[in-house]
Amino acid sequence: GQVFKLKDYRPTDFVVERIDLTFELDPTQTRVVSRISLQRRDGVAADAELVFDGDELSLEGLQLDGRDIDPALYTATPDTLTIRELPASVPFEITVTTVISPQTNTQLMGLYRTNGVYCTQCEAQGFRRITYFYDRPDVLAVYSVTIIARKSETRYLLSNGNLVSSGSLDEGRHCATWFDPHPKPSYLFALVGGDLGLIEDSFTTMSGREVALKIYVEHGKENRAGYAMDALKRSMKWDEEVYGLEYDLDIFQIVAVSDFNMGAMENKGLNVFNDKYVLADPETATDADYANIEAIIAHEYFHNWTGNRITCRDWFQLCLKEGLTVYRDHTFSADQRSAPVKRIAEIRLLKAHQFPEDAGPLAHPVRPETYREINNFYTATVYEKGSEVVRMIRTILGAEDFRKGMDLYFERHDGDAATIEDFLACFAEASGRDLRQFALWYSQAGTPSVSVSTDWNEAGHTFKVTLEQSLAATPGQPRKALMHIPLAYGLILPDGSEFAGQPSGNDAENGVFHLTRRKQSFTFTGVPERPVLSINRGFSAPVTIAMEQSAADLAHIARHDSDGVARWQALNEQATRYLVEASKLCRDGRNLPSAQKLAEILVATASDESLEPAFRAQALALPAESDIAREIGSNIDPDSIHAARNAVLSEVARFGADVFARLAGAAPEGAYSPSAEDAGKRALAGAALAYAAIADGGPGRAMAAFDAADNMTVLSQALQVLTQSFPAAAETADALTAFRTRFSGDPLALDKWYAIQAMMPGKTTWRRVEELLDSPDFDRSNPNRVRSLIGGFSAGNPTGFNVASGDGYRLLAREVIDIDKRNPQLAARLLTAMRSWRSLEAGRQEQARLALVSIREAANLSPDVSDIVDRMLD
Ligand code: DPP
Ligand code: ZN
Repeated sequence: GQVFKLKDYRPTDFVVERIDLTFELDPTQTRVVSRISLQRRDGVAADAELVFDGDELSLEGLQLDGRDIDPALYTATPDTLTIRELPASVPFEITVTTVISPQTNTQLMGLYRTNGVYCTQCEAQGFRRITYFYDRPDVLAVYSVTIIARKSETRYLLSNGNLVSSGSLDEGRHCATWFDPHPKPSYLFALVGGDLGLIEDSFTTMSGREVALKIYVEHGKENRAGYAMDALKRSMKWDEEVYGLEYDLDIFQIVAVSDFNMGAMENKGLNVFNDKYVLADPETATDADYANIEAIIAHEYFHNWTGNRITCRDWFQLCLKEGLTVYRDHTFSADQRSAPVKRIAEIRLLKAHQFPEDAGPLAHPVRPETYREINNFYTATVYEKGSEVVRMIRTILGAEDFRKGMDLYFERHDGDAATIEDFLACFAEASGRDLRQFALWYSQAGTPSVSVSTDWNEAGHTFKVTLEQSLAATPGQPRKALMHIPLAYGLILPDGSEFAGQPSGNDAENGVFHLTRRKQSFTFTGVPERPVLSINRGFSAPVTIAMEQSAADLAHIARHDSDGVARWQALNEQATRYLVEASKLCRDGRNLPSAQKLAEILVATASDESLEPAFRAQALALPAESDIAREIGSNIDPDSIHAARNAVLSEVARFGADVFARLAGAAPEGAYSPSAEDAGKRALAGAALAYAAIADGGPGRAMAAFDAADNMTVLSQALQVLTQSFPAAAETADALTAFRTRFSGDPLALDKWYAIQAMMPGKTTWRRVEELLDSPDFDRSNPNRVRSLIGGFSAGNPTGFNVASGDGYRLLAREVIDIDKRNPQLAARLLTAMRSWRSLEAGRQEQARLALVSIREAANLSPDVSDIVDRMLD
């Protein structure tokens, strides 16, 4: 396939001013008429051709200023339309007519149908599946959209912007015209036509304008959209308060659909959502679902400024909108909930998804410089690491200059298709700082490592910290330049207080070491007693730290650090170290050392009433098997990791049996509320239940919790304890059956049933997954269902998926090849579960390689899947 390169960027030869679209909706014969006003760009040759993008299109009509164009003057293929001999100096209008079939569009890109609803997904390159156009983000046009459809199947006809007119037509049809005054790229176009339920509210902006808020859902699910509406209003308010950003249309609409490749899409004024991130009630949604809804509603809303008003010049700049918007939704959630607990969850997620990506064959810079298939770059690196980079800018500049930089960005680039250079220039200018070295975070892939050593001079009362950075080679980047790494730190004295003095030199400020050279030292003088160094506090930089720090020092941080995140980091570090060591011993068939010390500190934290319950729950959650594997890094045997982790779980469970039994029975008072506070209490009770059940050695307690549960959070926690710890028990089978029966009519709840089983540990889980694939309600065309079962198994079940026989890999390969025929984007995403295959032990590595080769050799692979499989095998 073709390789696209950042350095090849050049603007279009023609400038688009307006586009008027008319859709006559029909399941298999939707007619799209697109009238585009254009003008040759100054300085472009008079004989330059107009070249539009297409994808699986066929041209039905083509006019220039209303007259048919001579077929000798254009060439149309399914993926391009080239027109020659166009006016050299005057504006002109091109009318393009295409006919498309939403009903048979299984890629879910462009215009498609889901449960009878017409909807669109145009990011990144879906618009070219609707009509021929300059389908690229730097072409900004004002859109006017008219939709005509049969009333009976499309009660609502929606598009971007404000409704201009609507009315009835003959033959039971109706129509609506929408106008969006804000110039936008084609990827932000949206259209929806369907018979949907509606909930409405309104928001008054800071300047006193009234905005109508509408959320459209499947009929009968209106009462599940209330939390999303509330989150939307809080997001609108937050963006006004924190960034001074106001909404800019009279109406903001959200449509929830059940078949969607992404989480949601920020189309101007008309967000389309995966219904999983809109619909929630206590019976079917967990606390985590509520938190995700809040975060994603906010994320898409925040895109209105960071993404829509200021968009990306090209797709290499994807992180310009995504990294920044993730950063914004993170800080929003931190403000709405507990900031340290939110940060801990972010760190866990980054390490679980982004670190492995950065360490394997799919590693790429936050701003990639080449791609074959842009759909494959909606990654943890672009999103999560992209957000960390913005966070580091804030750490380096401080809150005030960061806000100045953001203000400048909005002031200078509103209405632009911008680049990372534009973005960074605003912060450099607002703060007077040189960010050129920092900019390497956008261009160098891989997770930097910082080794840390300390030197305490008892007689001189000096404490010296030495930092040294390194960055391993990644695909296409054999050599790396030195980075600017901001590391927040604290020196904690024996009495738990913090040493306030500054180190020598000017490479540290406000509690942050600026590591910019290969090796740097920082010396603190006048330190009364030997301090303990707390480094990379709050995970100020997305790096790995290598430091010989004693268990006693880690325990000291865990007890005394003024930063809650740092306390958790120290606990987690202790647990990780132990688990890595235990896994290696287990692998060699040796006995495990006592986990008593770890158990003591975990149980003490769990029962410390001065800490918030959500934090205590995070402390109790041991590093996942995948975390341990990542730390081990190579020659991985998932079974020994599983065994070692289980042994530790048992020891902790036995040691804290009484505490866990007490905590497992605690529940928030009163009716269910998704508030962070109550969610934290349930999280603690759930974590304690898992340990208590292990200490019991039988499923009784978990089964009782399952039977007594009056909300999905507690119900699914109990079911997970049963399936994880007692997979073979009759009670577990009964609970699964009961769950299935109860939620058979509820796809989102049923997805949980599939996912929970996919994640059951064991050598035979692949057989269970195979059986589930044959269930009557296993709908291969529904991305949520596919991700629950196949994604749950391949990305969430280390022992089951990596079964030594290779059956897990073969199952995934078969499914990827099959799904690829209908939905390449989904297939490619599922396949990334194998990105760390080279770090497995030799036997599994060979099985994985064979499975990957079988994919590579399959007929008619999509560019999406071949790009991933080629990079993984290279
Ligand atoms: N819908 C995706 C997101 O919001 C892509 N823009 O991140
Ligand atoms: Zn986004």
